[in-house]
Amino acid sequence: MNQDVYIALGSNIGNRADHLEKAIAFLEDQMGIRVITRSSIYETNPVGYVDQQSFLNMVVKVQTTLSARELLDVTQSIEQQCGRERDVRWGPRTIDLDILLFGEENMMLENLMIPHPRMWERAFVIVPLKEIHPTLYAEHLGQTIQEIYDGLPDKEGVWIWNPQTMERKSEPIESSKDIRKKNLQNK
Ligand code: A4P
Ligand code: MG
Repeated sequence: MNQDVYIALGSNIGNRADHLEKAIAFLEDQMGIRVITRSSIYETNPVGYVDQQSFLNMVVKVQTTLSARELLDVTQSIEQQCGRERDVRWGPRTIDLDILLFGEENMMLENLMIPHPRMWERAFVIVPLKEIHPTLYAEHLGQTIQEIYDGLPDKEGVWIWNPQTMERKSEPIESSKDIRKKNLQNK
């Protein structure tokens, strides 16, 4: 059965955008996985262990015939192929792939928790997730992603990545659709 799955990607070492693209290419090459939607890339202040470079984060929606455990094997192998070393928890990483939601499944295994337990309070996850699926309903919170987003306190730590200037945008977060609209108006 095809399951709708949301995966968060993050990188804060080396060529961060390259690591994200490489990981998505690996996902696309995988049998039983189809990448359906990808969010914009966001630059984000580090959360947890704060003495590290800022991250690039994004969320992709995939459809898969794999089980959640099989998908975890795939995401962990992608992390290894992208040169991930596990040192500091919440510390710097070339690439991190977290399975956020796997269909309607709930899992509380030692090595696999779904929904990802820390996703709801993290703007670096909720902002890109809201961009691609604002009406997604979080069953156990009784809220949509849009409602969770509206209640998040630390959204100013997340902004659309600008590869040209590398500068922080001071405007509020816009969806890629708004940006595309603006770019068209400027032409
Ligand atoms: N694991 C359990 N559930 C899952 C799941 N749903 N998806 C297990 C993926 N893995 C899951 O993860 C540790 C263990 O979690 C794995 O063995 C897996 O079996 P890891 O990737 O090895 O270690 P980690 O990433 O350091 O730990 P964790 O708990 O995933 O950290 P978080 O919560 O992902 O935080 N700040 C910004 N701005 N952006 C970031 O992307 N990321 C982190 C990492 C901290 N601060 C950040 C960011
Ligand atoms: Mg992780």
